[in-house]
Amino acid sequence: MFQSIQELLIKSLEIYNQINKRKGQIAVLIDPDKCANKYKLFELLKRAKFANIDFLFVGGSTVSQHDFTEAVEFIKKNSSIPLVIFPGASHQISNDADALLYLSLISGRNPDFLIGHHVQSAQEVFEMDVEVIPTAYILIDGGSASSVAYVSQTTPIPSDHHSIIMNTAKAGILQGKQLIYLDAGSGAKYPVPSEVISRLQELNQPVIVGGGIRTREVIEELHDSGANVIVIGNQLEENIDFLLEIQDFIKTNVTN
Ligand code: 1GP
Repeated sequence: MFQSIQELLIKSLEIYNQINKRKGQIAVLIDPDKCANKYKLFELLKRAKFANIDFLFVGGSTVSQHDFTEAVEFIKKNSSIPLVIFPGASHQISNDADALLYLSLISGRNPDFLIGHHVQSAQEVFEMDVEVIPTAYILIDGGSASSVAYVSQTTPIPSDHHSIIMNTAKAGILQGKQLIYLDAGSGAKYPVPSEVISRLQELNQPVIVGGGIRTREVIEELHDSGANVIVIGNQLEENIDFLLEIQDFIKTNVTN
């Protein structure tokens, strides 16, 4: 257990440093709601390792505590890729993870997702031995109704309202967030435009982007515009062979 909040926050910056060190890293998002088939999950973990995926993000908007814990345990047992929690609610925390994205949904005005869930889990998080990364979580309109917007009862920011996006990100940084996470929502019709990512570069903070990313071209664009981590969920659930394209992208990106 940590003796002080300083100790908790500076305990380890390993995952944060890893996110910060390079553009165009890839995270595979695993939604524990969709992990009933353990053979399929095992196959995904094996192939993700082979493709040199940088991170596994685990979480979801509607996941139960039981499914979350079971998925984290299974993943930790079967993969050495860093496991980062991308929590949908206060019960999605685990000591087995390597890091916890400590999300504040600052594009919305729902107090539960700004501070409520945090208070509910604060004691437990404080006692855990997991790297905690304060994260400005910003929903961008991806052209379709997303679960996260529905569950959080918040409205995403229109993707062409650049000044609102920039000011929201700036406010997050002023509040001490170390990461900016832009999410168009799982299954989005349109991913976050690369122009938005380019603009955020002036803030000099690592950026994670996810939602509706389905092609290598989009991955390349987001990489070129400066995204540190690009998150892929649905596309791999539907077509695990997409990992081959990702593998090729990683090979080219890391060696160049
Ligand atoms: C993570 O919501 C995304 O930020 C995942 O979206 O499932 O559409 O890849 P997809």
